[in-house]
Amino acid sequence: MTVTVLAGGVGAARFLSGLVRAVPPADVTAVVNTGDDTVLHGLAISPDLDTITYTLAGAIDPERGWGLQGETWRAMEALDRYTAVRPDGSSAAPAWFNLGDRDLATHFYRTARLAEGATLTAVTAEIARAWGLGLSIVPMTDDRFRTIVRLAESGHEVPFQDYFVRLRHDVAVSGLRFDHSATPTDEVRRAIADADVVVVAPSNPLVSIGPIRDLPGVDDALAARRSSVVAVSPIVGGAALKGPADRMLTELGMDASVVGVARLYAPIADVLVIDPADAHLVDAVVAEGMRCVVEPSVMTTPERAESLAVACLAAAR
Ligand code: FO1
Repeated sequence: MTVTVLAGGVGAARFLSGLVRAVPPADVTAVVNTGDDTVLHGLAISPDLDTITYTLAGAIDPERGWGLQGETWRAMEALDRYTAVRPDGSSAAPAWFNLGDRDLATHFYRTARLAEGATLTAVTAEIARAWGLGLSIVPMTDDRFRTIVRLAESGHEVPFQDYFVRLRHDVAVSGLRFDHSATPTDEVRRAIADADVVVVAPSNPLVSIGPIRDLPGVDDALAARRSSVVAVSPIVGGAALKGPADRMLTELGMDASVVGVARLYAPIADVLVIDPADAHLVDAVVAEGMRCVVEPSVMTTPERAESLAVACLAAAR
């Protein structure tokens, strides 16, 4: 059975680790959000692609959920010397985004290959091969795509990583915008059209899955095969499993519950998988037009992630 997973960062990475225990990795394709991508120090950084690659390789730092286990930070420490002399208005030597010494090698490689004219799709496959991975990891697009967040207090717009890391997503947002004229790659189009099952991973529906859905043709392609699309709620008991999804939903006027998630996904997915903590909301999910499956969704161990993946595959018609 071939499976395509629409993926953001940590939640999707954990889900994929469970999925590849249940089906051969060669039958799995992860279509990954690149709206979080950024350029710092001149380096092309793709956080969600790297989180998935490192997690599947068993090399992720488990506490942080991003970056490499056993990482050192000598390069970041050495930046201090230059921040002291940086002229006003310069954004050189940004120290708020932590790039580990070994993680830097990935950004060096990606940046150099893109400069040689390789596509992000090709470079991502090379990086996955270097880490010995058997599944296909494909960026949602090879084109530039930036998620922009409007801050409630100032009304200013900032790139996603400024909101997420620099401001520690500790500020209210009043708007979201996707800045792009991107198209999905042929690999993405095929992965969505041809897989036996498509799973929408337990990722932020607004800033992880939202960018993938914003690419022309993606929502229509999902709607056309809706009966075999299964979504997993990233909201459990009214709270996000990780990150600011719950606050973002509320701040942007949506419902931070499985019902709010169902409202977003009903046009593209037949089934919503929710945690037993939300079992009392099954009828409300069904009223939004989705079938509802109750299955433990907090992936504290690889075994739990595998059970969740198996339940998703069983739920697809
Ligand atoms: N997240 C943080 O909270 N602080 C960081 O300094 C940080 C650095 C970082 C470096 C490389 C990378 O691949 C990811 C990194 N992340 C960091 C995570 C990342 O910003 C977010 O997890 C995603 O963009 C949200 O899905």
